[in-house]
Amino acid sequence: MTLDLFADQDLRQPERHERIGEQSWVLRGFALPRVEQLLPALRQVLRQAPFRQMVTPGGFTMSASLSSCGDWGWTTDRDGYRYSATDPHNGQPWPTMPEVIRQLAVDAAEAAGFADFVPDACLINRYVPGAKMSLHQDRNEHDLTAPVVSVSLGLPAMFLFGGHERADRSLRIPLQHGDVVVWGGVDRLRFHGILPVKDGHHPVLGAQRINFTLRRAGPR
Ligand code: MD3
Ligand code: FE
Repeated sequence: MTLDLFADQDLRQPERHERIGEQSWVLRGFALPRVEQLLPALRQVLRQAPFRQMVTPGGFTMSASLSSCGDWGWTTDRDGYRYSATDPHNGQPWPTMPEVIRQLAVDAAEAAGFADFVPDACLINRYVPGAKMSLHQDRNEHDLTAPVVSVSLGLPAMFLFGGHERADRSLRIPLQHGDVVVWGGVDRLRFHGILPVKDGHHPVLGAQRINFTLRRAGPR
């Protein structure tokens, strides 16, 4: 038998937690071990609250399609952006947040240094090739001290991570299937967006990217 002094090192993953800001982290592949549980949970939510394209207050139709689950869902129309306790399509409460989704977010937040994250809203975005999200801030949440956790599935995308002013230059961070990103604290109000998703085919999700973000939208 040969003695391999490096056997332990060979089994180690490279460093998979990347710091992208003072209080922001990309956890590479963090969702991969749970994808088989996440997909049926998402499908169940989308049966009750299908993806829809929303219109911004300025009258533009968003290229990404949206849905939500949890106590609060994010919506936009000609009157403005807001969280609503009911789905405007049917007047019913949003679907319950599946436990596998909630637990993934709590674990990711903790891995990034945010203990006691209690998410009450999950926004689900669907990008087909060409869809994008322009640079914006997320500031409709009641408590801006809670972090945001984002989970990327399907086609890759280029995430833009800007500063506190719209004109600040942005970092470009590629996000892959299974990556989880956590933002909070001093980075919570940084501008961010998604470049148009490139055409392609993902073995699990086909020609789309699905991103879901967990937030604390309401008061505690
Ligand atoms: C950074 N979604 O839904 S991940 C959004 O991939 C949104 O679908 C993108 O921006 C997507 O609002 C980007 C999410 C994200 C969400 C909130 C943030 C990044 C953030 C808040 C502060 C800083
Ligand atoms: Fe956002």
